[in-house]
Amino acid sequence: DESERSERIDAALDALGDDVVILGHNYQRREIVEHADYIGDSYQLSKEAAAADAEYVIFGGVTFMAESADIITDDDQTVILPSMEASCPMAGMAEALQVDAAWAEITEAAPDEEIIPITYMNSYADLKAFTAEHGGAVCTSSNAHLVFEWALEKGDKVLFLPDKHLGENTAHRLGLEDETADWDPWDPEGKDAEEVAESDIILWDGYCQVHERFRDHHIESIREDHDDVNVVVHPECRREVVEAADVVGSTSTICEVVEEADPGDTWAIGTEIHLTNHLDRWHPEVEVVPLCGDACMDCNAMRQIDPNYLTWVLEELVAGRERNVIEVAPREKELAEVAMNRMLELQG
Ligand code: CIZ
Ligand code: SF4
Repeated sequence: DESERSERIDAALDALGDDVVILGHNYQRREIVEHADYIGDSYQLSKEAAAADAEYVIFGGVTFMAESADIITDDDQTVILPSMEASCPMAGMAEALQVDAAWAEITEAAPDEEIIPITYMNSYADLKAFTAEHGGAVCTSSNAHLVFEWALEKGDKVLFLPDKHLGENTAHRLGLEDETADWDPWDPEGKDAEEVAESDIILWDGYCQVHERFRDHHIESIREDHDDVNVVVHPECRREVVEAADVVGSTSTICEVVEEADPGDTWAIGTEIHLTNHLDRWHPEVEVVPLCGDACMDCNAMRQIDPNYLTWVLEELVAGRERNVIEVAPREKELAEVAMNRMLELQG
């Protein structure tokens, strides 16, 4: 049962001492975040991993996050992902090989112009490496606008990967909403060379199914059902949802607005359901409601991290065996780090 499993996890952690740090993404289930040394979004967690001296970093999250942690941490730190099946579907929508093929078509559509790729943190290391090779940078949901501005100053156009909604929301924020073209690599008619030639921002057709689920009618109904409700959503949501919300921001921003709310305030949350449930538990004085009620989704990649797998990787470490190590190949690692550092320099 749960308490027995929890005791086994604690016993393994006692045996491992300072050798291990456990990171829990905001979207992980309660049984995982309860054992985490740090809870946060992917970027915060990678920084915690780098700052920690621990030899082993156990990442309660998805593959691209564990890869980023491996890139940022020291060479003598080992990153472990409790399940090798925990792969973000959105990151999988822009595979480096596929993007490489599309790059030829896109650059051909605008032969005299310089296109700068910008890749969201939610992507695999090989795509981040591709980005660096073509003069681009990585971004997070909090600094996408800064990275877009940098790229448009340096070049003529941006190719944004993989999340079309974050790309469209960022274009809006910069007043460039009429300057976008869609690029759907799966649909021959969704690849319009003329449109690419005329636009400043090319949006790859990826999306997060958890965030795309939210619609503006959910916001309308929640406002009808709750007096004085405030709505906060993640910028991976559709444009119509971001437009109708009161606040838009990263998972850290979502946590902050609930932390800073006055007792009795009501906040409707447009993000992965585990975070909404954590916020409801952590802040009993605030009324926290899921933006689309029972239709709100959990993330099928995050869900792969079962507490039994956490128990297994820890007990294996106690027995001297490293399981599920996430290690980015040296050349890819070096280039991906260049693309991530470009972002950090812009943030100042
Ligand atoms: O949607 C995600 O996976 C997010 C927001 C991840 C993160 O922590 O940046
Ligand atoms: Fe990927 Fe969406 Fe899950 Fe985040 S919530 S890991 S973007 S599928």
